[in-house]
Amino acid sequence: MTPTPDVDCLVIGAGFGGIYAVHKLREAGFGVRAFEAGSDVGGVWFWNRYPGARCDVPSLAYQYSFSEELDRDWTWSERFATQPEIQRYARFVAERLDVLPHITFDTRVTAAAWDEELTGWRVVTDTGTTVTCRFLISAAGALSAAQTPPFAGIEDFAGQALHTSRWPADGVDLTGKRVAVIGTGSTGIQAVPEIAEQAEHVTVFQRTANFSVPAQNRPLPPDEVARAKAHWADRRAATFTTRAGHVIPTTGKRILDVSPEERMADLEKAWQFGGNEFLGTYIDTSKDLEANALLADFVRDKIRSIVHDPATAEKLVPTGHPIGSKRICVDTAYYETFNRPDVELVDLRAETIETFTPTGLRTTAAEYAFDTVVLATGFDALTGALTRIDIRGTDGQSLADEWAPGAQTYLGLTVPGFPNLFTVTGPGSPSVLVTVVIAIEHHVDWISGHLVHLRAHGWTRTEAEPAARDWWTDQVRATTQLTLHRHAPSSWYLGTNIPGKPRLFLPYAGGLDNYRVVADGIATDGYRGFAMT
Ligand code: N01
Repeated sequence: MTPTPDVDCLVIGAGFGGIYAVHKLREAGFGVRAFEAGSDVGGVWFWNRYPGARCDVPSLAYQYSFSEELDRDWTWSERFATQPEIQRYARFVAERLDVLPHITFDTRVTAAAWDEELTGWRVVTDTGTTVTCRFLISAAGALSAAQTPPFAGIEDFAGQALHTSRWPADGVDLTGKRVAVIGTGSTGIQAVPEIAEQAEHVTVFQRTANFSVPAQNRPLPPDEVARAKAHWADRRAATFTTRAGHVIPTTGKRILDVSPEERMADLEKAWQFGGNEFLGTYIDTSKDLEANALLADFVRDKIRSIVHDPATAEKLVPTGHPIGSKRICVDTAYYETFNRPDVELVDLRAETIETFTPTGLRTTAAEYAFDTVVLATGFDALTGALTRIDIRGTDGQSLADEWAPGAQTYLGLTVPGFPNLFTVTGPGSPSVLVTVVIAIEHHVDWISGHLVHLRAHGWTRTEAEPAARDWWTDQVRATTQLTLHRHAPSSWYLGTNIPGKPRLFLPYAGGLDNYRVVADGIATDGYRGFAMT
């Protein structure tokens, strides 16, 4: 007798992707279970509790769009929500959708092996549970596999070492402490001003200076919220036709067409408005290097005008990559923090870290002593959450090996040789380049639609064809070539932050709107590119 899997669908993770996947698949009539490594829902918003953690996408855009009821019954307090508020939102949604009974918390999936006889996956967790499922849906996150660089001697450091994405739930008292922060990406840039408020002294170790624009955060007035809620249907419709997953204000002008006076006026207005929408002020700056340089120069001059010490300002001025080719950062008083007498900036382009010591670290130029080191050193993005699980496909091959030369997928959602496995926000998806919650909704809707299609035909197995993967890989490469991302020498988009990871631009840069048209077209064509039985 053919064995039957324990459950139709097993979901890995209970962040925004996992919550919605459990809901959607249940709604479609499938049996669903989920495993979550954390002790609550929220995913990255459960783990990233570092000082200053807040979303740098506007709250009114960074939320599920599929339910008017959820939209009506949740009210954000600030333009950019804090980590605790976002986690409360995730909990609110999970409770409202009644998905919690399906999730097993404090349980990490460690391995999954395809079983041809079962036509399903055999999934193992770190608590010793084994569950079999027909379909395995990874919602393990694109930025969830924390990366601690292999610093020499770090195990000898006698103080406290904290990764920002593994911040203790009950907080850390940094009062009176000498703190080192390594990393100046979105996380470091959010954390440094808050840490400086508490600590006795902060040393910021910067390898690459990043572009950051002020959040200009503010409470959300009730009339603004009411207006947004009243236009839920229009907002939702607009969302899925945008490149970025939410409507970004723009002058609609080309920066190269306007006079210097008009340019300064437009950019000053956009700077005062704040947020990463700054990048959308003009329509040519994300495509044309000359246009981009004008935008970048405006930010460089802002940094020089904010930071009093000219030498420190020059270290903070980003060079060597177009603005927006690495992810733009959004801050509250980041550059101003370097005017404090108790904050010091170390430029790791001028001196490199040789080794940690029991009392701090030594660079090629000096010794630095501190009590606590905060590692704001990022993630093994897009692939790390999956390659850290021992996933074995049809011939026992591992997904980590398969992706070792560079991750390739069909639509960012599936991989040949790994039937019935779906990756929400996988490499090759637009997820991390757009409002990720909206991308997640589309990915999960698409996956659910595919499973419903299989069920309607009485099929139990689906596998992407190698030719379909190769075609999509070409699309991902071709769209990257149309953007300025190709001019960034390093970024987590490229995997260059992970020793040994091949340099390959992983997300699909063609926009959510185009992605949706392509992916939905493939669905309408009866899921072209899949072998289904
Ligand atoms: O990570 P990062 P992140 N020695 O990889 C440095 C999202 N996010 O956690 O640039 C010294 O960007 C590294 O230097 P370099 C958002 O999508 C969202 O800050 O590689 N330094 C860099 O400065 C974001 O982009 C929110 O030269 C080393 C830093 O560490 C993504 O998460 C908030 C090093 C890592 O920056 C990742 O951001 C926060 C080494 N060996 C984050 N290795 C929202 O608000 C690395 N670095 C939604």
